Amino acid sequence: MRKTLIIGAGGQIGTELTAGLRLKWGSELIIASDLKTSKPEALGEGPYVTLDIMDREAVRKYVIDEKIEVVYLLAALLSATAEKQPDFAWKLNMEGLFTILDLAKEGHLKQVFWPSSIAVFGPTTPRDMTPQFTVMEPSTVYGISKQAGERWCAYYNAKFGVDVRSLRYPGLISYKTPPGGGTTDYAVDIFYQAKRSGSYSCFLSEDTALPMMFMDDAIRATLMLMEAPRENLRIESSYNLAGISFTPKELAEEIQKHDPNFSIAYTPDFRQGIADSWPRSIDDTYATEDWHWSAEYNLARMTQVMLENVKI
Ligand code: NAD
Ligand code: AKB
Repeated sequence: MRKTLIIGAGGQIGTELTAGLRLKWGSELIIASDLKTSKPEALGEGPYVTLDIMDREAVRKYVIDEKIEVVYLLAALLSATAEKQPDFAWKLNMEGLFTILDLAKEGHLKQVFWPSSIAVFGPTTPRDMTPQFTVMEPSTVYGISKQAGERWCAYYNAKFGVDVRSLRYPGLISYKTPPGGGTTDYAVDIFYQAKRSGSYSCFLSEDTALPMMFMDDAIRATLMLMEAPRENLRIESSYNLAGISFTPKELAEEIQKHDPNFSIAYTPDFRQGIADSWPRSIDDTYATEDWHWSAEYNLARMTQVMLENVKI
């Protein structure tokens, strides 16, 4: 096992990715890090270090001194939050990536994972079964940063032989750590409100279909991609990845199968415009063919697991 550093480990993906990597490889060589000065409770046992990805010199020193071989770079502002702080979002989402790609280019890192998103697509992209290669004109700061990041990953891959791998995650649904300010967050919030009050006011309209995925599938996909033989990988930017696609109305109806009294109202806000610019469903043929990807959770199974596990 290679010594691994997860940057932004205290967030929605990081807490579960850290647990997934430690389950597979043991705790000792899997180091969680985040901006947070004290270790987030959700990270459990195992090494933790406070690191700010914006502090390029501190990150370089840590990676080199500690002989880190693999980095998962998760720190970023998500779509809704990024629209409120565009300058900062661009800085955070891009500068950290260069710090890590440069460390890999210099030979300090053997492998890097950097997440992209369905946000790389935009209003001119075909919205149903969006293919890997298509029109990409993202209209959010977040999407622009992810698209630029993908191009830089492909560049470092092709020009410098950097082994950087990436997934265009859909909206992720989980119950261990709350989401960090995205447009797809409603699909997590709804479960907390269903259990707390039996009703939910949704910030997207009832018929807004979006690509989503249960977190266990996302972690499994991440580990599968990182373990795939490099010669099998045809995509040097970021792989399309599909799980489940549904609308708020369809999700509400699934919850009503467990709680017939659950009610939902729709009060779309600025996030509706973001959702309307994103795909409704994703074609992930390259992931299926190159590293045998297949999602395990459908809407019914995901809903049941969420209702059983969300703690209020
Ligand atoms: P999150 O907001 O839940 O977590 C991000 C973590 O990064 C937080 O713990 C935060 O404290 C940390 N962080 C922020 N600034 C930092 C800094 N300067 N230095 C170090 N750590 C810092 O986000 P997430 O949902 O876990 O997403 C992780 C990555 O996956 C992001 O790049 C995001 O764009 C991408 N992604 C997420 C989703 C999703 O649905 N969650 C979908 C597509 C892509
Ligand atoms: C968001 O809504 O911003 C994220 C994403 C799909 O990238 N969940």
